[in-house]
Amino acid sequence: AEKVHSNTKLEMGEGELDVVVVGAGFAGLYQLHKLREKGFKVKLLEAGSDIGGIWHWNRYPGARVDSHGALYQYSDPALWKDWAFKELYPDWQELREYFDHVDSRWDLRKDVMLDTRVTGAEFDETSRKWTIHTEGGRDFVARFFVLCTGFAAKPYIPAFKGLESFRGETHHTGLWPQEGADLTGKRVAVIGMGASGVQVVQETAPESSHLTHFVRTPCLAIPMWQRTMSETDNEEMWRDMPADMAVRLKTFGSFNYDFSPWGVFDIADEDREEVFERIWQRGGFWWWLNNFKDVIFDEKSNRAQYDFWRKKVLARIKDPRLAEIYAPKEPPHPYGVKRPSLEQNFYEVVQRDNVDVVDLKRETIECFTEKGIKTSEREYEFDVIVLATGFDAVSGGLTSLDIKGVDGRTIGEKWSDGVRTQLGMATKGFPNLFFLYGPQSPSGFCNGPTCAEAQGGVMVKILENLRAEDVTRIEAQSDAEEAWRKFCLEVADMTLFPKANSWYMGANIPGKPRELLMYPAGLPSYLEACEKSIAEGLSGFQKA
Ligand code: N01
Repeated sequence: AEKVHSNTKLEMGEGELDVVVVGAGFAGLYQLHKLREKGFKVKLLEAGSDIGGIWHWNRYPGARVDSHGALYQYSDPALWKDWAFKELYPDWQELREYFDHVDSRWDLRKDVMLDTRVTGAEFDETSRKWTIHTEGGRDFVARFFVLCTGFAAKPYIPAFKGLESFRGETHHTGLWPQEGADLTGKRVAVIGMGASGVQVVQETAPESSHLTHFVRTPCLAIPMWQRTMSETDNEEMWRDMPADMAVRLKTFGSFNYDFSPWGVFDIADEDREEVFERIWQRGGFWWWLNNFKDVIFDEKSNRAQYDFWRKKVLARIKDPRLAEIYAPKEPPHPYGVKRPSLEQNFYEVVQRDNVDVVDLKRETIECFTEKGIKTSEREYEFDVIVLATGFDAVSGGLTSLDIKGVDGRTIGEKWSDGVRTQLGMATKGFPNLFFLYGPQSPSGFCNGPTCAEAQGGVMVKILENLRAEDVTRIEAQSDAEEAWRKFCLEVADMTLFPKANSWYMGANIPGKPRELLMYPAGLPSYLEACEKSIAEGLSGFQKA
């Protein structure tokens, strides 16, 4: 605890800052490190009591990353050369240790103000600076304001009737108590089946006395094939690292593999089965992003992918009722347009004697009660209710802040009928303000640490160019953001993404505009667009 809180007393230094960065996850820490290295005076404000971003907040039972650790780290050799992973897919504890390791090399914490939640900000046209307000009442003034609030900064808690009346404990996965919550021997409800729901159910069912999983839409989960990392595994990782780090900038999802050059029906049936089987055996996102090139565009191809997936899952589920809930005959949506989660033994765990599954398509939640949850069928009693109900994702971390633009409107007000950005990094009316891993950037489609460095590198270059030209005010232009929006939405319409009610589409939040929130054409073309703007002296922006 002492370590965690030691730098809350940090003297942030009087006087002027060049840059205030918000959020101590992969993106924000990279900004702090690089901008400091380039001689900017920069401080980082973080709401949590330690660094780590998503890995600070999401410490629910079973929380672990869905990418191989090898690719889920920074590319600086000073960091990876002496960092070994314990598991192929590290959990939140190991990732926290990784952030300690990063801090031990990059010396970050001295410039991070922990327990400091940013609430709002205004831009002063005379000084051309932002005044940034924090919950404790302390203000910071800086020329540039870089928000690295992440894609999951705003947990979503559905407006269940009677939510407050439940007498037991209620926890959202993204706001899990830092001291942990003991679920051993308890009667536990888990609502939701995204990545968080799958992980909590898997981890908690064996230790709870009873677990009830409330499922509205099944997540079409992929085997993780988790294993511990041997010495040889880590040696291979170090050997492959330089090549893998280079390749990840050249693929759609920024991994060391990409979609195959063939369509599903370009090859003979038996060959197709063999290809499906091969990528299935690799597990994880190989099955998603190393699949045939047309599965996210073409319904028939996508159905072939779903049918293979279903055959594999059905082989593991004996109870026909559970089979129809978790792997229905008709796909709930095209495969992969809602993020598939990785599972270890999920389909076995839900068949345990101490697990019940409530199909919310047949039985609806009416309200929370003192004792538990009342559905259209009956009342269930619980000690703990886990809300694995997701996030107002991608844009929610920005729209929830009271940041006033030059016309007095907030970002949320400006985007009330849809997101508008230049390069997914800035929005008109908010001069000198940038955001990373946000809407209309590769964000949710891009491996986090890769995006932190790739898009983060663009950010650093922009600030260096502005400094070199002595520019003190920069603002996105309307025509550029309308063109960027049009491109993002037109490409999205060529895919099957709009066919699911996913957080990718903003469709998980009542009243949120339905639109693809990510830049949909892959990291390489995104970086090209950014480089083009920089080469043209920051085209799409107005400088003064
Ligand atoms: O959230 P989600 P998440 N009544 O939005 C259900 C990353 N992540 O926290 O689909 C009943 O995916 C909702 O049902 P439906 C990863 O990128 C990664 O799980 O709307 N149910 C859905 O099942 C991921 O994609 C890891 O019908 C309700 C669930 O809640 C993203 O974070 C781990 C409901 C929400 O699923 C978000 O994942 C965790 C209601 N009123 C997270 N409202 C890794 O493995 C919502 N639901 C790295």
